[in-house]
Amino acid sequence: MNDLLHDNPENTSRRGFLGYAGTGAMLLGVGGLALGRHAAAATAQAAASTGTPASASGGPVNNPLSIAADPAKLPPPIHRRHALHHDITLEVREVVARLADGSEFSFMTWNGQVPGPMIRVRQGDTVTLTVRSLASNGSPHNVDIHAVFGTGGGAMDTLVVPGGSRTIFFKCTYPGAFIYHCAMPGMDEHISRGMFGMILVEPEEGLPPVDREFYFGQHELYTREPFGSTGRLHFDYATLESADPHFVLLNGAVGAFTGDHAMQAKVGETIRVFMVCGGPNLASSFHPIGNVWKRCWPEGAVTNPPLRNIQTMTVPPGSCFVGDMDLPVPETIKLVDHALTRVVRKGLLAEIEVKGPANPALYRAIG
Ligand SMILES: [Cu+2]
Repeated sequence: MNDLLHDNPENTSRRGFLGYAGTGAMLLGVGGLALGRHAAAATAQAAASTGTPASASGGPVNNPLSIAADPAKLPPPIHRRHALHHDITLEVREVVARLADGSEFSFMTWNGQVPGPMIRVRQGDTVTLTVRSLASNGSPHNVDIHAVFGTGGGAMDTLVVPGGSRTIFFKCTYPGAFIYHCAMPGMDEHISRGMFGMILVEPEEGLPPVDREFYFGQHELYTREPFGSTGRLHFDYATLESADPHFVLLNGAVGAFTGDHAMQAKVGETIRVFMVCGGPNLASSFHPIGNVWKRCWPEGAVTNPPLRNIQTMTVPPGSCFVGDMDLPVPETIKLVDHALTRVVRKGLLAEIEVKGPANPALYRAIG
């Protein structure tokens, strides 16, 4: 089960335990399906009834629960040359987790992480997918998988209520990197709260080999409180309607993979970045500062000839990106959305620290 997902069991159990505590106040209940400010009012009312502040942020909180998916934990490349059948489970978990130092937010997640686990299969493989929802959740959910032929990409047949479970079968007939996401009537909110991930359908011949791979998801988070606020932050429908979020993030948290937590690589390696843009509204201008996409596949269309030496690649909401970098010099590569206000003022950043011998013929400082 779930051999393709590479869910971290340690984190999962920790998330699973801590994630349930205190979530009741933040769950949307039936009101969560209603769009617009009525749902906001319902949320505020539910919060008030349980004694949770509905609007004031309060003082800093230190929530130990993280939903930020480790970018280095993804299923390995596929080398087999025959089809397989996979049993995969995606579990919906609504959890209150860390957003930034001092703040937390009530996320909706696949398997407790943002982005949801990367599913990796081969063209021609078949999948039995079970979508189940924790009994402690507050909203119905479903999944639309862009790699699937069928009404709603499976959404109609995977609609689950809290405590429920639904199962579909599908065959992966076309290759590429595709998004999966919740597709309920309030899907913009659910995706913003974290319900998106990637399914990679490798072509029959596989992908060109690289030394390391990383998996990121970009999305925006619409809060009532501005960036930098502390305490429990609250979802806000006004900023959602104007598509003007206070947070734009990689892997669901402010700068989660920077500094001491940067990804690691070595001089001389070639690395691959998989990126899924959940949106729900903003396209990414995805750029590696200090490097270049040596070859990349826009829209995750990995059977097309790659583009070469691209500085910044548009990744629209509901799409994916696959890009390779060479690492000829030691450096810290910053992965950014080159709409740079999102980096400077809205929280989006991840770093890859490349260690190894200097290459002064390619780069050096002079006085
Ligand atoms: Cu949902």
